[in-house]
Amino acid sequence: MSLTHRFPDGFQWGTATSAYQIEGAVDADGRGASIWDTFCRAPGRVLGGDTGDVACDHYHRLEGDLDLMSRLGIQTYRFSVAWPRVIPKGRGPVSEAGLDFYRRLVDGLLERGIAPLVTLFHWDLPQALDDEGGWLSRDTVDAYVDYAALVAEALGDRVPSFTTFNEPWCSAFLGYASGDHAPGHTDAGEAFRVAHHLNLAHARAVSALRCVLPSSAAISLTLNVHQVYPASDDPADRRATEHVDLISNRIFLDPALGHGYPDALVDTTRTITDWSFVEAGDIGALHAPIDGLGINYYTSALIADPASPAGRQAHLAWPGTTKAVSLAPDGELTGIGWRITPGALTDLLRRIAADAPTMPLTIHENGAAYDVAVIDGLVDDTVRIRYLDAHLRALHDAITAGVDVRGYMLWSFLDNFEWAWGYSQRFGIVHVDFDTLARTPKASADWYAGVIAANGL
Ligand code: GCO
Repeated sequence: MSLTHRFPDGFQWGTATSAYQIEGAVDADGRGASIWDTFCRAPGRVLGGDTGDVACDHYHRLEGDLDLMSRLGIQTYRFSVAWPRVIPKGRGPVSEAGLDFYRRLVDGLLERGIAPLVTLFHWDLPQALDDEGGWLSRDTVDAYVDYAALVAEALGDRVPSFTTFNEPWCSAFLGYASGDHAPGHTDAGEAFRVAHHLNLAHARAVSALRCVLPSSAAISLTLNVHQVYPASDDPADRRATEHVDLISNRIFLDPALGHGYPDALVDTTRTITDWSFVEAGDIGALHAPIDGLGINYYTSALIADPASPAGRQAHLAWPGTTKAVSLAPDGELTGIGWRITPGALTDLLRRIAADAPTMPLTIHENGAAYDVAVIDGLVDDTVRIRYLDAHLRALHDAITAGVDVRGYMLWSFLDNFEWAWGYSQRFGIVHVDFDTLARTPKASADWYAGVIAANGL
């Protein structure tokens, strides 16, 4: 078979999940509650009143799930550790039974020749910490650093790569500004304070991890850098786009790359926050060199000033600001209603490489939600294959242009709990029947196995 798109030798093909979205077993072995357990119970927060109580029951179906992954030829598996499973109250007593689950998971992966990639925080903050202020409190930063070191001590001899935070933008801006995610606050000023605390927690954890992990360990941060374009040539729309880039992207990228917060970010947020939560010494403390960036990419957005001609069309609020909106998605959309714009992935990777020319990048998430039924034991999700194929071509374009991309983690291995959307959105290459919990690999799973085996398209 001849390939039109060959990926570099050693390119890592993988798949990604997160703890709360698949594990279930929320009361097993002394697990504490997380802010998502609480959020799911608040009326009207999650579509259909769905919760992660059972999810895919991965906690009890670990071996079967790993066998399935192995049959697909998965080379790297990105999963997250649930903080409340290993430290039920967020700080203090450790649950060995909780840690054992992740030890078994890591051992099971290694036995099958799959490399583990551990996400330390994928949004499931222990509820006990939220009761004391959650990410608004600097004490949570200390608790996170201790938790990160504990996990590294338990797993670090067998896990080659750790990523500190998954999409801190979502924790800060969906959790505290738009209120779409737990803990569901709606105060833009809070979102900026939280963003700063997440940045501090990331940097301090990197230093703590370096003390515990072997020198060969790769430590990264996972960002959903938003690929945003002005909705028109109107200077007001261009300014709105820069504003969004500052408050959504550079607020995380710049400190992680060692540049602190740009002056333009402080200027453009003057009416929202005075940044008084930045204490003496913090800016220096934000700089902790990392070994790579994880990039999550699904879609792109067209940004406008709310008062411009473009901004007066149908639009969505942009979390954390009233100075910019995104145009309502149009054109070809995935099942969740996101625009399909593979070329924007190439643009995004080139932009990041221009900002950080020596930083290795890995796609930590990319995929699409489509609801395709099981018919006679088969799920013909050709629509998903089309999405994935187009995005892998776009990724290949970036690599050809010189961007150093080391791997691709497809979101997601299993259909799972899609946060505020509950179980209504299916991102998996493996179908899960949420009544029987039966797993059925979709056509996209076979297709992906072929891509992996060929190292290309
Ligand atoms: C994300 C999340 C995933 C989502 C996926 C689809 O990091 O945004 O990691 O948990 O399920 O992005 O929305």
